[in-house]
Amino acid sequence: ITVPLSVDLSNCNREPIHIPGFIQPHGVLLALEEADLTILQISNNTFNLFGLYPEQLLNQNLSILLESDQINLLKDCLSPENFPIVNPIDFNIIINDRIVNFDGIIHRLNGILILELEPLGSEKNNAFFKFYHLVKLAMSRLQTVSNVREVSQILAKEVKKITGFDRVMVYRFDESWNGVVIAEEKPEYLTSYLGLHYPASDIPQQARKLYSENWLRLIPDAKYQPAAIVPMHNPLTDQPLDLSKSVLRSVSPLHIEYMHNMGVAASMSISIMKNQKLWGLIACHHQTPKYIPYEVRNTCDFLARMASLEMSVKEDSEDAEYRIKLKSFNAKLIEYMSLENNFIDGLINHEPNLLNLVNAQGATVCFNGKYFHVGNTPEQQDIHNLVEWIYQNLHEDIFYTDALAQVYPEAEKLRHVASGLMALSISKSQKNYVLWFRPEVVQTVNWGGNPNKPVEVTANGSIRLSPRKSFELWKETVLLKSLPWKNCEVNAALELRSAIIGVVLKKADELAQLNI
Ligand code: BLA
Repeated sequence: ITVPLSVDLSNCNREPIHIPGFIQPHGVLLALEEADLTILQISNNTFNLFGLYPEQLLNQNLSILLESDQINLLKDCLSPENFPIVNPIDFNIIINDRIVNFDGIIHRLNGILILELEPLGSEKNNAFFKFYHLVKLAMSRLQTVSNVREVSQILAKEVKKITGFDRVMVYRFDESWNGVVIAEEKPEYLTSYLGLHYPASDIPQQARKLYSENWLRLIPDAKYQPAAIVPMHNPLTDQPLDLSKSVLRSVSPLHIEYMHNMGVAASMSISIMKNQKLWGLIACHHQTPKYIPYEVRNTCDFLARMASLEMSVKEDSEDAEYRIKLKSFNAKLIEYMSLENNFIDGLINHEPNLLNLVNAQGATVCFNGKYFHVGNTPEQQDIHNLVEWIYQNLHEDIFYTDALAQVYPEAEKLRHVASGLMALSISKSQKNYVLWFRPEVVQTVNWGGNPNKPVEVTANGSIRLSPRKSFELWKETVLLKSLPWKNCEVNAALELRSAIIGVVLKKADELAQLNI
């Protein structure tokens, strides 16, 4: 495989992985003229699988390879009502007087028919009923659980059971496309990746786009020799063949290197979708090469689709629960404020307190020139300076940022406590504020930085970027940033503002009455 010499994170995004011009050699790819089944392009590994060279097959009719009953079988599959659901087609090809079974997997591409043939060895499965049974069991288990984590755990367990992969994980993306392993099934002797976070660049943008169109990919042997598609350009379109929907598409060499660095010999991943958007992946690893027949992959795909639905429902209700929880925190804080002589004690000295209300690590109430703290907050002088800056620059009731140092450079030295800030104004003229702080995200999560030593030096001594090295580069892009504030957290703060003002006014009123 040729790897471009200078690789950085930006050209990672640009590698056109849908048109690699190569396939993985555990099957053969044919591009056919749909009308007459002429072979227009073919992968150059045919000799290994059929005992025929590509030159013997190119521009010939498919009947050179398949008996007429098999051709008819294929033609039957092409009718509109059959087309989307035929895969895999059961082919028997006679090679050197031996019958070899193949799974035929077809799809259309602008009038070209792509046929991929995967030989079935001993795996040839009487599978349908077995897998129907497994899926039924898995589905009934999925329906008994109540939250996203439990759905993920069961999904990982069932996919491991069906496929036999060493390690099966559920990987979930965040708003910035970084991801975290939220469920994992693995044997004891493997180190755990559970809870580890990985940067967005590990699964670059064009790969995520592809994965939201084609939901399953298999790499049975990361040490494979790619097989070229010949001729490179399709004679009808004069373009390289778009392999977005192909099951044999050759994988980006950068990702192959990543797999080597992780000590993974085979992998499979399945997309988990929510509202037509990529939500996460089921990621499977094996330490030795491992082929999974199409029928089994299909079973996993089906299970992932079902689990996606369960997951969406559970996630939506978890969000709703979080909002309800914040509302109940607000109610408690109001109660505590009215119980205490000084309302600030009500915000700080009980459970839940100010921190819980917006999920912050530190909070300060600035009231009539005094500061009251809970959790991890900056030093007195730093808060004083920050309050001055807020007073000068902010004119709304609320201000929030997950990158304070970008607007207030002095915050750079406060990164460990205050990379993120939410400031709620109680009364501007008095410089009365509630401030909430969040630390730098790099410190709040476990980044899966270096699971195995990165390989940075190539055989000829030149240094190039390995996937793990990208972690260091990527870290630069999230320096001085906290986790983002959620809308419901901002709203919870705004609701608290009205409550505080209500309490303060009431107390002032009571005082005024006492003074009469
Ligand atoms: C693809 N990267 C992938 C895939 C996964 C990951 C799951 C899908 C392919 C597969 O199924 O194996 C990443 N795998 C992970 C992560 C974990 C895991 C995060 O097990 C965590 C436990 N990758 C890099 C960098 C580049 C890069 C720096 O780290 C680019 C320079 C590229 N990753 C990259 C590309 C693909 C990819 C291009 C697409 C591969 C393809 O489908 O051709």
